[in-house]
Amino acid sequence: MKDTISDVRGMEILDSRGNPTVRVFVELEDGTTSSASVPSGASTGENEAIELRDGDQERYLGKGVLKAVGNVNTIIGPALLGMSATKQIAVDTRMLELDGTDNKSNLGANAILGVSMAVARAAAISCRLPLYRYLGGAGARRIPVPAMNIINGGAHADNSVDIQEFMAVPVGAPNFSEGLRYIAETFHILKKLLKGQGMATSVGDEGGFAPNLASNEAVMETIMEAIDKAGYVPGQDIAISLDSAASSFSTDLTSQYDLKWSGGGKMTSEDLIEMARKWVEKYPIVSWEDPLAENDWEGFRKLTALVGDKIDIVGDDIFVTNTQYIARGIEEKTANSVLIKLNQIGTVSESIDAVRMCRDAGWRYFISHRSGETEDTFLADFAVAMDGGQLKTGSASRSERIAKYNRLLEIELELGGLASYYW
Ligand code: 2PG
Ligand code: MG
Repeated sequence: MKDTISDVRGMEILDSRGNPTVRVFVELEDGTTSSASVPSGASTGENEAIELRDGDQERYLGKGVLKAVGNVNTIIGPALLGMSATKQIAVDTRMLELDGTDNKSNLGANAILGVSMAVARAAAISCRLPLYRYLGGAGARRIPVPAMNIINGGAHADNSVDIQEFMAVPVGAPNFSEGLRYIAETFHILKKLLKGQGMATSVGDEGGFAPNLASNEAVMETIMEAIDKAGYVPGQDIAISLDSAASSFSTDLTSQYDLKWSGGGKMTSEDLIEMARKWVEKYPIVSWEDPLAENDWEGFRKLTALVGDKIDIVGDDIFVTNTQYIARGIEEKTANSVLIKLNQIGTVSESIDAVRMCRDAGWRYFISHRSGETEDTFLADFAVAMDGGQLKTGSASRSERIAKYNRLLEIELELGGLASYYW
């Protein structure tokens, strides 16, 4: 068979934070070659699939991935030879069998995902289809609305802001490229405003600014001003999405929180819920990810009951792209939306399973990058293929983020008038 896998090789490369990660090369009998690179998170959920790190303090402060690369070369690769690259589920299932654990701790989710993505890409090339159409089918044409992370805080920046991500979402744009322009312009105006306030305009891990503003509220006010000064109507043209990544300022991962901004301090789950309720009334917020810590299922449920009819309550660390947790969330009405990260679960087909579960339940889903990324644009195609209309992939700076936006511009151009875009 022409599309059978004839070679699989891994190598160690660096991600956008300068930490090692895995790149995998796949070759098929028909001469097709492909590669894929694996991202890496900083504010990780405790139930994520395990990223295998060498732990050898002599290399990259213990963060090397030579063991994972070795697993690609000596265990996974040989086992996949002769399999059809177009049988993604069979390939992924074979890797799960080889690993034999629930969390991929044996071979490493970084090793497994690198192969899974590279196989999908090789299959697409072999079928002479763009990746988004190979993964999404003949009807794939919806370009996602981007949630652009313009202010970074929490674990992604060394500043005074607790909330990890403040995102501008061009909900009122007529198409993707115009939407991208709306929020890129807002990003540049925001820089001017911050400069005017005497704030630093250096950026965090995802390319958003990382100023030492006095409070989380001060950030919201500055963003509102930036949208307005850029010539857009907050809420109508550009809305706001947040990712609290609340596990990172929770002291018990359940209901106790310790915020660092002035006036914040110690808060309970109830306090945060009340703050969120007020913000949803006051600001044009359309989605709020991880507003509470990953074990605060009850807090999530209460907040969803309170504001879930107005905004998306998105579970990231709490669901970790794992159908086991998403199913519980659906059953308990914990949220109404899920963040989908390929490396949280570790294979392309399990990520698709998570998306399918959301669709079946009438939940929305955001396709998401990690704070440690590479120049790989797999995510852009994956987001179009998954047809959810929502993506977060960082700011209007840092090439590992821009690469995904540029790939979406290419897809939009290729689809021409057939591309669709709506919130
Ligand atoms: C998140 C992500 C991506 P990280 O919390 O949603 O923005 O961050 O990759 O550090 O987990
Ligand atoms: Mg998150």
